[in-house]
Amino acid sequence: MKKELGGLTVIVLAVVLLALTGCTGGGKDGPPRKAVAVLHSADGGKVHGIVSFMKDRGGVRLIASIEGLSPGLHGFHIHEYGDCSSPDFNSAGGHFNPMNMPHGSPDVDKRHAGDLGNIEADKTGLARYERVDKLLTLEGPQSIIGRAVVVHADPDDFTTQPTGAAGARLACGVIGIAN
Ligand SMILES: [Cu+2]
Ligand SMILES: [Zn+2]
Repeated sequence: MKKELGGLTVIVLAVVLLALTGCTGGGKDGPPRKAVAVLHSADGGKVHGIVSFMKDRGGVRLIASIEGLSPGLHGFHIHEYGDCSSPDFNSAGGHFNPMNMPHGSPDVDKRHAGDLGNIEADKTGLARYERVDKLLTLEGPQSIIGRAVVVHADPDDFTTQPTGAAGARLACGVIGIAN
C-alpha cells in the first residue's frame, strides 16, 4: 500500500512539473523576443496585413505592411484588448494606455503606449511602417502581447481625446508570440 502511494506521488509530481515547465510562456528561451499580429478586415473588407515586433536595444522594433487601404494617412494604434471579434472592432477597446496618459503623437513622452501615429498608404493602397518604440515591451505587466493592432479609416490628429479622431476601425489583429 505504501509503495503504491509512493508511485502515485511520483507520477503526480511529474505531471505537475510538466505542467509548470509548459506554462512559462517563453519556454526554455525566456521571455518572448518576437511577436506578430495578422490584421484582417471585417465583413469582406479588403484591408489586411502583418505587423511584426522585435525586441530591440531601444525598446521594440515594429515593422508593418498593410494593403487594401485608401491612399493617404490612417490612424495606427495598439488597443487594449486582444479581441477582434465584433465587426466594428470596438471589442478591442480603447488605446492601450497602461501609464494613464493622454492621447498623443508617437514622438512625445506623454502619450498612450499604443499611440503609433499614422501609416501612409501609397496610390496602390500599400502602407509600410517601421519604428523603434521605447514605450513598448514584450514582457512584464505592460507587455503588448495579447493586445490588438488596429488600422483606422481616417488620420490620427494627435490632439482629439482620447481617440485622435481616427474614425472607423478598418482592420484588427491580435498580437501573439512569434518564433
Ligand atoms: Cu486605434
Ligand atoms: Zn491614443
